[in-house]
Amino acid sequence: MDMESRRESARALFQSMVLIRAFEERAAAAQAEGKAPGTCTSVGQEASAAGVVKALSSNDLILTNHRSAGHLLARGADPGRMMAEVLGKATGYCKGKSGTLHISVKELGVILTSTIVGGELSLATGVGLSVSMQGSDAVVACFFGDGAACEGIFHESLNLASLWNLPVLYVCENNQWQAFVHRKETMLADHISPRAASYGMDGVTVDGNDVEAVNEAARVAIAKIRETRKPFLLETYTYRTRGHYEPDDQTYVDPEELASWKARDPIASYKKKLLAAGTVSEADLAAIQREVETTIDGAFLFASESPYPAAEELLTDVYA
Ligand SMILES: Cc1ncc(C[n+]2csc(CCOP(=O)(O)OP(=O)(O)O)c2C)c(N)n1
Ligand SMILES: [Mg+2]
Repeated sequence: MDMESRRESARALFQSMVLIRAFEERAAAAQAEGKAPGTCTSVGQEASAAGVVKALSSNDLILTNHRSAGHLLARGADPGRMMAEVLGKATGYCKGKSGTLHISVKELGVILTSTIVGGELSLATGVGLSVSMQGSDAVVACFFGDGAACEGIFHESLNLASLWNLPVLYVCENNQWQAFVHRKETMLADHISPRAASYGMDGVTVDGNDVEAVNEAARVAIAKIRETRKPFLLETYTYRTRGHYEPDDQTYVDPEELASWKARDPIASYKKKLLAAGTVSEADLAAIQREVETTIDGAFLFASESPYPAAEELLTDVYA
């Protein structure tokens, strides 16, 4: 990659992480001020979302879980319509009916946000089967947590995808927590990716706080899936530095563990790396941060001023 392309790629990855952070912190602040309902954030995990999603092509599909704002924003979702959805407004992507936990954006190929932990796994296998039967070259990316990986549905989904050669990139965001339970209480191994071998599938663990490492690992995995049409398990090893949901005082968290991961913040680390290498200037990074702040101010204003759905809308867009 030449210097100019490297700079462009670095700017895009940095911008994406900063946007996700600013969006989620604004949503959490609004919740604390009583201006928004509860929400789940992925603060601390931004490198995983930005790194993987930026490696996908526009015709690839995404299925995700309750911590989905980062995946959607990295995919190019409009922050105003996202914020409106979180606030339950009619201008939101799902007309205010999904809230934070079920957002899907068909035009961006984000098929599903599942709040049933692990639900995205079997549905991604099904979407992989559909893509395969249609003869499409699309790849299906499925984001799930370490908690979901401890459910039976993980085994069924990966086993069938492997047996049927389905083009699915399973991305386990191992953020050390499963709601209020530390993963050490539910699994003895530190990593999820070695489980791939038992399905005859490739599996790799990457430092989920290093956005370039995640992006490179995802590119390699996606290229392999396109070539072989076989599934791949990518584990991004990271940490959720805010609570399970908002509000959450995190009294159950070991303060030393939390501090050690905060010291490895993916955005601050990337900034340091880019400045040390001279890839992007401090002024350039500051400009990106200012632009993002303006975008989020605009998004919040748009969402706040938008109307709630009309009462007559209550029974539309539902199956039964
Ligand atoms: C089937 C099911 N069981 C339990 C829950 C309650 N729940 C919501 S999130 C969560 C923890 C999920 O942990 P993990 O898969 O690691 O994802 P993370 O929240 O860490 O991103 C639980 C138990 C649920 N939503 N669905
Ligand atoms: Mg987890």
